[in-house]
Amino acid sequence: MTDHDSFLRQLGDRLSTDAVVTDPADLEPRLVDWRKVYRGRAIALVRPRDVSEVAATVRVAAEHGVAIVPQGGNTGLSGGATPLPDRSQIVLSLERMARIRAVDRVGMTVEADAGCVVEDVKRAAEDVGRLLPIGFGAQGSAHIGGIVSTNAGGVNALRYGTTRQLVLGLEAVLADGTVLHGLRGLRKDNAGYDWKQILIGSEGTLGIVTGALLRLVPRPRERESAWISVTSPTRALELLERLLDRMGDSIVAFELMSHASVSKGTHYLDIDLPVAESAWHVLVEVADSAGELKRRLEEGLLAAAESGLLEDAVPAATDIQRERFWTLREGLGEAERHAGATAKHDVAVSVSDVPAFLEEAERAALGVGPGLSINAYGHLADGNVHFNVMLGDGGVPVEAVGRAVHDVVARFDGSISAEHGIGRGRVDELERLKPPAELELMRKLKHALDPQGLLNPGKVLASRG
Ligand code: FAD
Ligand code: S2G
Ligand code: ZN
Repeated sequence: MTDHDSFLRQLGDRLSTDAVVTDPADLEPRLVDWRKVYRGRAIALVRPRDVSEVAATVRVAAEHGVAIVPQGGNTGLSGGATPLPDRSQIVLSLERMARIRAVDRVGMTVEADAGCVVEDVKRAAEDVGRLLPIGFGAQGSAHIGGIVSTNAGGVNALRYGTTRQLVLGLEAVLADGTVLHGLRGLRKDNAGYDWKQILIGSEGTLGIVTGALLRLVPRPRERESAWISVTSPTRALELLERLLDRMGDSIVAFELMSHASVSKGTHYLDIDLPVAESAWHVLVEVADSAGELKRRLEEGLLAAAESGLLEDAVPAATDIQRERFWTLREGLGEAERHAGATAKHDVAVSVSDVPAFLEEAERAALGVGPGLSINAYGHLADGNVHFNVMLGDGGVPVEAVGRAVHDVVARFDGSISAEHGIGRGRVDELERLKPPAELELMRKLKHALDPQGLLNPGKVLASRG
């Protein structure tokens, strides 16, 4: 065990005042995840003011063998930002590093501290007629450092990619305190290994992100959404195909939702269902600056209806109605949480396999034991389904459901984490299902960058020792 007092004293001497927080009441909310599933302990919450203080913190922690759990908005859904219950560690929050450093209108980039809230950066881009094209239900709390470290996906990935495709440069601190200044605003740079790609999506286990240079796009002049009812995921895919033929890159979101998930949403959020009851629902959003967008969307939906691809379609008549559609879609996770305990699976298969996967996964999951029901929704055009299983009161263990669902994912050669990361909750399943050669490479990278195993131990990979 380390002598925490000397560690805290040394840390306090090196950092700005009130950077080190030890009051249990202040610590408490940082020791539990958003869903209140994971809990842990920490010696302190450390809130550095700038990158040199992050580097100093890392060096002092390394001297004392104290592990570091980086934390952004603490909205992660895999327990990655929650410390372990049995390890001496600090929670390192980037919240005091929240400056939007520069927005380059013509170069279409924004440089931001890791502790900036995503929505604030989106707003700064929109203020100059540009768009940071990432959208998801927690964007009002999640940080830039968090979306980089989890490679967040969200609802616009089909058009703009995940966070990985938006990162042009990073500033980061490694486990030995080295600061990497990689915020060059270059669109092309093949001078050596692209180290930022290793940090993106590494969930705080390979380095600490302190700043990011992100790609912006021109802000589309028009944006339209429609809520659609379809009879099956197969029909939803056919509708996606038809709309892609007609509207191509103008499609910026195409979400699939089961009726079970939508009915929990309309109940919990007290929002009327936009269409008649239906087995499956789609929320599509289109955006571009080519003019007549509403007419083009409605023509596309009419043609699809005439081909029998959809049951009903309600284009949003106003921005308020469009926002209400999105409130319903992005509230499905919260509604589910209030409906009871769930086994959550954030999986990806190839897009055309989604209907077959849903059928097979439902069979496999419901076969595990009594009282289970399926609550599925997600980003259909990415092949990413949040295949969540309500546990009911049958007493079926979450792990048993997880193994059954992930075995089906493996049969479809899919991924057991499409966007939420491995965190703490999927470490065992990654060990079970990731090809050994890839796991071995991951361990080599981890050892090379964090030989003492002090960066977010127990996350992504099982900690050694
Ligand atoms: P945290 O939860 O604080 O941390 C997440 C991980 O990143 C942890 O492992 C942490 O250690 C690490 N980390 C955080 N900051 C740093 C840093 N500066 N340097 C190094 N490591 C760091 N995610 C999606 O991808 N798509 C969605 O559609 C989506 N929808 C969501 C909807 C809701 C309602 C909620 C609650 C969450 C949703 N999420 C979604 C999950 C979550 O918002 C994302 O994973 C987000 O990227 C987490 O950002 P954060 O700042 O909250 O990170
Ligand atoms: C989504 C997050 C919500 C959840 O809604 O797309 O990524 O709880 C999810 O699954
Ligand atoms: Zn999602």
